Amino acid sequence: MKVALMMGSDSDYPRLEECAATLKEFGVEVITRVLSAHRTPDDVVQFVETEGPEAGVRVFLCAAGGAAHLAGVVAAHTSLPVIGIPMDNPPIGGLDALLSTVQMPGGVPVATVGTGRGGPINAALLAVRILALGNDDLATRLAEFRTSQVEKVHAKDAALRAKLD
Ligand code: RP5
Repeated sequence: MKVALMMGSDSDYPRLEECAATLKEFGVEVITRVLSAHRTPDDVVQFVETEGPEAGVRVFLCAAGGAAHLAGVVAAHTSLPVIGIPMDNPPIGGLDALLSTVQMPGGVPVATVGTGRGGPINAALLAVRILALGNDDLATRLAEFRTSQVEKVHAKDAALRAKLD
């Protein structure tokens, strides 16, 4: 079971490193590709319909900025889950990509995460949750991750209270 991390441009990658790192933390194999809905539309279709599924891809993560149509185009060509990651590019700052990604017509679903740092991380975690439905090992790792997240917040809470007291 692999996840495809697709992006409209290599300029998106620096903001996707935490997404890739999160998937790797869970031991999920990632196929990373620069594929543009506008600049290389035929390559997108070839990857989504043929190359990706043949390589074991089960979830598509699609990052794009501006007129962000990548996730929607991918969703139009597959029945696998598609998660859109809107990039917070200038000059508009991500609202353009957010609306382009999230406002899909009924019948062609794209699960869209937020803009900013949390979006790419949550995209990875949502992909892990989807894969964990059919993978007990991943489900266990996900439960451990959630427990460790609670412990980290408890530690931060204690540290802040100790500092303020
Ligand atoms: C989008 O256009 C890409 O996803 C990227 O966010 C944006 C700008 O691309 P470059 O001009 O940097 O290649 O399609």
